[in-house]
Amino acid sequence: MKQNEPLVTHIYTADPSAHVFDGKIYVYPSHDLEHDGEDNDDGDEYQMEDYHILSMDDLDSPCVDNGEALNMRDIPWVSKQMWAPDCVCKDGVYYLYFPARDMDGRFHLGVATSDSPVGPFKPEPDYIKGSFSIDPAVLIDDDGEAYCYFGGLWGGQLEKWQTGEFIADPAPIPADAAALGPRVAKLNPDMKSFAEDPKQIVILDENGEPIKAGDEDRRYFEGPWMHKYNGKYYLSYSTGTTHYLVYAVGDAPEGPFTYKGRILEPVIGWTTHHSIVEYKGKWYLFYHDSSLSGGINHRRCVKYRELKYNPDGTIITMKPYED
Ligand code: FUB
Repeated sequence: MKQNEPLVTHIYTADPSAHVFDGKIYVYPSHDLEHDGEDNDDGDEYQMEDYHILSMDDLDSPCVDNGEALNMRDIPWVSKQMWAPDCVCKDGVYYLYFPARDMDGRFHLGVATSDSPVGPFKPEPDYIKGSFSIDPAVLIDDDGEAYCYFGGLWGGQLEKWQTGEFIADPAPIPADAAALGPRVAKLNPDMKSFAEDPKQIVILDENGEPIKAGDEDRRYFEGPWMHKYNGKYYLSYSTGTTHYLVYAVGDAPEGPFTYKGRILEPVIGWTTHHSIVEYKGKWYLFYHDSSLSGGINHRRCVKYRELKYNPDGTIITMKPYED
């Protein structure tokens, strides 16, 4: 598949979590649906109902849609909005993590399992106890510990869970207060439950101060991803309202992390969401934009491009429509 072009065009896809399993590339995206509903700050336009897993034998091969892997009709706790998923493999079992709204309209994280990377996936009957908000990304660290990163502002409801309890109408966070961070929780060895209450991740600026809520070019909004490069932990994420993909670096999986810079300048469409994966000694950014639909925010397409580091470990900022 060519870089910077849609991996598939027969369906709309977004929020790509890319992984290499047994030498092949698998992409776990959201499946955007076509409708003419209005956009709003709650993300009601993102009305996804199922997941299709994409795969490529290698980066030169065609991208295959492996069909429906999981549908919300088969998940007892879900009412709507199957948003950005992720998948990891442990001991031959594939664990698909996904956010969705429960019957009260609250986002939680669910998990489903399969013996194949492309499913079909069998969902657990209830959401992960203690989970909330959206955009799970799971890292299995070199010591075998698994960490689930998650959280998203606005439609992702992270503001409503500041106390650990759901508050329907929380007070706005002052611009000069510390920004909300993504959450992280260790997973139990069963990979289906949290081993602890989720913790808030702190993202610091160059002076060691927490990034402020009003610093919209750098503060966390949604779409966390964790990868390791030269022994350091890279937390990357979307800044939402300012449409950047950015990153912060730390020495431990739960942080703290220090903001380092931009990965990708804004794409066509409101949302930005990504993953970073190593394949055959090179690094790749998987991302989405709305180019396939001519700019309709909720009809997106997944793409990839090579990502490069400077010798000091910083990431070279990319412009989405330049090679
Ligand atoms: O695709 C629905 C939501 O839009 C995702 O959960 C966010 O990360 C944003 O891409």
